[in-house]
Amino acid sequence: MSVVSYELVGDIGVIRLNNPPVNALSHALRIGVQDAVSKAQDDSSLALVLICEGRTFIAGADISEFGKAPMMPSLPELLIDIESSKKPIIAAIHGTALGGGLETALACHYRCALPSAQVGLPEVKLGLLPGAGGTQRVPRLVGVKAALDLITSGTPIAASKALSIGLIDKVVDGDLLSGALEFAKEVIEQGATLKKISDLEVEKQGDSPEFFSELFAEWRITLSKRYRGQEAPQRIVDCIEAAVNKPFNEGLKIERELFMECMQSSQSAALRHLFFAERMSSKVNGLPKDTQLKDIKRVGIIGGGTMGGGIAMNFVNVGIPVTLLEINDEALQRGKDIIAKNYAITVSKGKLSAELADERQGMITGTTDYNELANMDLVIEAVFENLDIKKQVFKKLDAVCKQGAILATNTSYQDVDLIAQATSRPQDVIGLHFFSPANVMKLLEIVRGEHTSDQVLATSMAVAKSIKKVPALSRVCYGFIGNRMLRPYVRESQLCLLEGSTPQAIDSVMQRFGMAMGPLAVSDLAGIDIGYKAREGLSDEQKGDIRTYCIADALYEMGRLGQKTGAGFYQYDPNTRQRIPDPKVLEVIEEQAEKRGVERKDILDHTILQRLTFALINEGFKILEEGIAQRPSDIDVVYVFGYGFPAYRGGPMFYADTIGLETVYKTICEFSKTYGEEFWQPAALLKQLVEEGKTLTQWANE
Ligand code: T1G
Repeated sequence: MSVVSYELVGDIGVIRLNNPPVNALSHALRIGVQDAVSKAQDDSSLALVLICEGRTFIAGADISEFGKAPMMPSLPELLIDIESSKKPIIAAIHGTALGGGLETALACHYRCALPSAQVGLPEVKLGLLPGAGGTQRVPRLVGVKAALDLITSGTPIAASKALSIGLIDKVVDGDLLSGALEFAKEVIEQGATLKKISDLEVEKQGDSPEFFSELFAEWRITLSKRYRGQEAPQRIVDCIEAAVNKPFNEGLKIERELFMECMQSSQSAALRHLFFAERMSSKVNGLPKDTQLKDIKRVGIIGGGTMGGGIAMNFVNVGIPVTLLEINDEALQRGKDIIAKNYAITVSKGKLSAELADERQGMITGTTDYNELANMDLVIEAVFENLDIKKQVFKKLDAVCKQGAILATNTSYQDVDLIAQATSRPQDVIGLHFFSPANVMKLLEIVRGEHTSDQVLATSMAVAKSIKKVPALSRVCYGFIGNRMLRPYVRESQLCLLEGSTPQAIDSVMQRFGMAMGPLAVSDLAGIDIGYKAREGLSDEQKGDIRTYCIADALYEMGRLGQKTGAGFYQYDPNTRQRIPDPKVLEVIEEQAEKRGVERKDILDHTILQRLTFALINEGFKILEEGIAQRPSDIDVVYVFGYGFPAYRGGPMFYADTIGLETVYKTICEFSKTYGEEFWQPAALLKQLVEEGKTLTQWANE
């Protein structure tokens, strides 16, 4: 089936694109459009309409072609053919015209769109910049500020907004093709003018010549904060600056050079990897394609604490009513107050109307009676992180819930199989591990128990997508994927403290690496009591090497639990909550080091970085070996969407490939000699891939 067809409708030529699923600008599509435009130059048509079949106008260049040998015509070459057409070409837009799709529409002479259409340039999210004239045409059409907003945010805008800023010429109601043909006739009647954006000048705003240089300087500072450590946003400003100061073709050349620079960067490779990883993570290896999904219309949540309240919001936000169960009315009210507070914050930020916030809260019914859960399609338990309490809850659910209801636990550590055994229906039990704050964090770890049915698993994946979460499948182990990998990462941060570093030194190393927060700041945010309580009741052997938690325990016993008590590994300003290094903490560290016979000495930043990141990576390899995670990219999804790992490094496993598995392996072998084999045993899979000379990506694609 041809991806491009052409036909004459009266005296208008219609070029139809049909390249499912999103009409990405594949090589075949580019050739097809080029042929159609060339053919139309010599026929009886007076104007042309470019329109797409399927769910959307062109959604961009074909990302799967990136990194491969370029195939002509390149997109910029095709767009020059379009713009050079002797006959006006009208782009007819529906769905989302994104990236190269919008750039194609901008090379056309006119643009019309359905009211529901959106247009945008999301390249920055892939570590790129619009590489087919977008940075040169948009400023000429809508001005520099609107161009900076659109291109550096990467966020699509609605057709109405695009019309108001001049990015499109007309919004057409009803049938798109009919509307576009009507518009083409108007264009012909008005003389079929070839409106080429490349002929326009960028509107000079402001009166002083340094107006733009000051504007660009401000934007560079803003973007360096918003996209900490990322190159592409800065290159976008360079391109728009070229659009202001240089003729179109010179600006185009600069754009092309900087685009290729971004395309070849490891940051873009990482972000493109994550684009596909995020879509792959909802696919379950070996799950029959025709697995029937359960209908999830009513959700019950047990526990109205921070987690339960946040989880409830995810469902009412997409119109699924929730029954929230607590042990008594006071607890229930507290739960509702948490939800109300969360919504009030969103409303105060202008991200949601007060009416909609009220409407959503109105979809939450409170109860203290388990029988109210009898007709729920899905029940999610979010009670205290204690196995016995969870087992009691599931025993009650087993007694009251209808047959076929999915019974999910939000546990972050407990054994889902042991919880399932508390019921007569282990096939209906699954782990849905949300991350705090549950109404914000995108990651949802889905934990498959030994007996979890395909149907329950497939439905859980679909539920994750419907509540706009990024799912990652895990088998049962202590901590599943994310928290299991967090243990050696935290272990190394504690050992580095004891052996000579400080909270601020370790945290700044990890923040410079790109982590949203360093491990000690995270510990203060979550609460030092979490770890302390998790260790309570464990034997010394189960607790592990005391050096890895003695400092935290000493701080806990001093009542320093972190942000919640105003002090933990840091002191916190009571008004601004700003983190302040605290000499008292250094005293605690030195005291513990002396007690443990550890002689403290400086640790290089590079060593801190390798110890923490390689501990993470090595555990990731073990998780893959054991079949806990399906694929390396799922682990990347967990760490980027759940733990603040820098997206422009692709996640811990992609990062391992970037720096080279041999480097990782050899360094871990060194660490094993320096710090002992107890903590530093290279994973067998890591050793195997180094011996075979394979990358993790190659192994995953075998
Ligand atoms: N290239 C290749 N495949 C793509 C694709 C693309 N641009 N966009 C989506 N897909 C695949 C995706 O992998 C999935 O495949 C299927 O389509 C459905 O996607 C020169 C250089 C359009 C809003 O960044 O934002 O143009 O898993 O699950 O939720 O300046 O896809 O089914 O096998 O996301 O309905 C710029 C990226 C490229 C847009 C639809 N464009 N795509 O969302 O479906 S760079 C983008 C999206 C560029 C130029 C530059 C979304 C969507 P599979 P989906 P969706």
